[in-house]
Amino acid sequence: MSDRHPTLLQPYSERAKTATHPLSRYLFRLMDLKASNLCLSADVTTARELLVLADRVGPSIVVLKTHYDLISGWDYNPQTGTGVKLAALARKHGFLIFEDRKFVDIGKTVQMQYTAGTARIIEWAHITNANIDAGKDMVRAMAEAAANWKARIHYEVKTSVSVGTPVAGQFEDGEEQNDNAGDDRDSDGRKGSIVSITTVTQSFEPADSPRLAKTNEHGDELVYPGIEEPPMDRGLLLLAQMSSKGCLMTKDYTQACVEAAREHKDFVMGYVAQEALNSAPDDNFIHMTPGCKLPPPGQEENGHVEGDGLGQQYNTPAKLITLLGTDIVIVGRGIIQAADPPSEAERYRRKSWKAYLTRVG
Ligand code: BMP
Repeated sequence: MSDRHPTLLQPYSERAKTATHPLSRYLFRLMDLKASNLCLSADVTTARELLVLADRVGPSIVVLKTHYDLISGWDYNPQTGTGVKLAALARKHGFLIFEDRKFVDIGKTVQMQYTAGTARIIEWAHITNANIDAGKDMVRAMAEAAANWKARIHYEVKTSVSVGTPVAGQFEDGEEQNDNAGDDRDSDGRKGSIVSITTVTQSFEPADSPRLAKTNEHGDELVYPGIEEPPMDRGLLLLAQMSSKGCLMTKDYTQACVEAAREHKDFVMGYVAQEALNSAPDDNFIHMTPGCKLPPPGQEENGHVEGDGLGQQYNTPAKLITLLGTDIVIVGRGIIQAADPPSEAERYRRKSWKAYLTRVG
């Protein structure tokens, strides 16, 4: 870490003014507004638990991190699915969604994984991350995909469907439209009653709202007070260092992440790292750090915290934020496995914010 880099002493509200990425500017303002530099790693196993947890812990956090592929029952519907519901909770409580997908592949493949496929991550996750072992071109590929997506979604597709007689409800229960057992057929073998005309009309209209899909569910329209909705820009974090024991990421790899971030400031918001990596005079990247846990309440606040026995290593918010200079701590089991996750999240928020105030003096 470069000890005296100016960003270590600057309040988030100041860094909001100079960050290049629109989403970083927004996130710094949100942190200042909510007095929070806490990210919840929502590693639960069902979509229902995920949504309940996001709703309960949302007031304490500025980022909610997902691993969509460990959630069973994830609903992929782009209009009403889990991503859309999560986005509604993000608006209501004021947090950004970070899908911890750790993309790593050739550029063309990551473009498709990011924007298409089952999960269509780009549509509901403001932020995602990449391991750049495959080379820096991958970052350019993802940046291009994000720019194309943003240009496209400025035009919302209005689809109207008009269907001739009969409508689906006119079929008897259990009756298939391609029923071949009936006796009232015409000479083509079709049932006389199901001849229909379907007209699909699509038009592209400028979208005036910075959101993609809205569910019709109660509460979907609530928006966190004090700040506008986030910009439609998507952001990338580079996985520059990991918290796990024996991690093979070398200093050269981390340095390559720093170079890639500087080359793609319009898309790269910063890093997932174990320490601050800003070193050039105008670096103002944001750092998020997993492997964070507090000793249980009542124990020495800055004491040693054991790992999880599977390679995960933990540091306290005070060490990560005040000493090592990270901006946002990422906490999973420390909050999720507590008896009362919302109050434990508040405890983490308070300690992490205090560590930041100590750092900036
Ligand atoms: P926990 O606080 O329960 O140990 O969870 C940490 C979370 O952060 C997990 O979702 C893990 O995948 C992620 N993570 C990590 O622990 N270390 C890293 O270096 C990078 C991560 O994304």
